[in-house]
Amino acid sequence: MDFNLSEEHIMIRDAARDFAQAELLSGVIERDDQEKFPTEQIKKMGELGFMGMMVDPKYGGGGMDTISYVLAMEEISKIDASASVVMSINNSLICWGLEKYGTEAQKQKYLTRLATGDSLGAFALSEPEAGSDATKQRTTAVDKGDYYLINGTKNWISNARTADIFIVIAHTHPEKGHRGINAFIVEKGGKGFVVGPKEHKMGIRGSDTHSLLLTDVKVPKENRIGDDGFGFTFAMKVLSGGRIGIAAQALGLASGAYERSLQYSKERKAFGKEISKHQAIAFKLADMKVKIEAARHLCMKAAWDKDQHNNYDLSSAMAKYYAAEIAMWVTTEAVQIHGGNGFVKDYHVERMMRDAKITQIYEGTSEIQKIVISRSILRD
Ligand code: COS
Repeated sequence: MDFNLSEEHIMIRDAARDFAQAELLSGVIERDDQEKFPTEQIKKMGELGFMGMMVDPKYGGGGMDTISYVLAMEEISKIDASASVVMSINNSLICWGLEKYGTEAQKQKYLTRLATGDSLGAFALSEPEAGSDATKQRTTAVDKGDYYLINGTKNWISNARTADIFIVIAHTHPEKGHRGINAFIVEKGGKGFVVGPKEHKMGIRGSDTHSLLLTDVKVPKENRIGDDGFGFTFAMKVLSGGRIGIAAQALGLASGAYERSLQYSKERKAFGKEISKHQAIAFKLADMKVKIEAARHLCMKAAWDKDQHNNYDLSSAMAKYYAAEIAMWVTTEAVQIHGGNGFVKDYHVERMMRDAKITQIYEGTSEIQKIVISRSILRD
């Protein structure tokens, strides 16, 4: 067992750190305030290879492992979690799903654009009445011979306004339950494809989240992913990988807030000394450090499991559950350490606290992760 990062891993981590400092930090408060999507920054992330990190270079990707992806996600998330969610969805839910389960034609047509960042992907699973209970899809995809007709509404779709390629989950055979669900590659702009109004969110306000209204959207048969009825398994599989990305996002929010708190506590004075010299603050920093390190190990273990082709459903659920919980705790304590300054925008930690909340909700709530974890340990 080797806990050291390779030289290549360190290079990738440092490149992500430098990029985040140079390109994401300066406008992050303004983008959050104005709910402004980081368009230019995401374009640069594509040019630097952050949008298709794990994709085989023959499709335009970086050919990197999942450990590299976790390292980069942590660094980007320390500075701007709105940018990192865009990165996470494109890498884990879209590129990985297409590379693993798509046909060669689908990879040539879509993956090559997505891996380079020339196109952006969005994953449309959630519905007004199907969030945690993902099998209850009301969106339908009716088989019309050489195409499907898709009808329905999707909710809380990240990247919905900026993405041009969507993976849409819909029911083709409702009588078969989850075994009748399919996943489709849908290009934006076709007849009947309407992006709903923007959601005004508590956190990750720089990312764009919208509903989708699909009315008789015609999708060619060759755009179905996998065999007829494979859609629910597909969604579960990509979400297992997605949870590693969101765990790393939560980790980055926690470690970013911790680094700011450490720095602040060495500078800010109260009762005649730096606040870090008061045990009340020093103990908070100690607790932060331990929880972050534990979350990092869980993230790395899940990434390693994926790279070793082990089953990573359990390790990704544990990483996501724990990292999200400690991200909420650490960022809240970071605000507390910053006192009055923590409550205003200039010091970043209030945004990080708001951003951390979503990591306990999307790509499976903390409660869903506990279902996955408990079912797994009770089955063994
Ligand atoms: N990989 C492959 N298949 C999986 C799987 C996984 N990780 N998890 C479940 N499945 C399969 C099961 O094997 C089962 O298939 P069969 O009946 O053919 O064996 C099928 O999916 C249904 O599984 P299950 O009966 O466990 O479904 P439940 O309705 O009890 O729900 C959970 C399972 C809760 C794990 C699932 O609904 C879930 O992850 N929900 C959260 C969805 C989510 O993350 N939403 C956020 C949207 S993205 S922001």
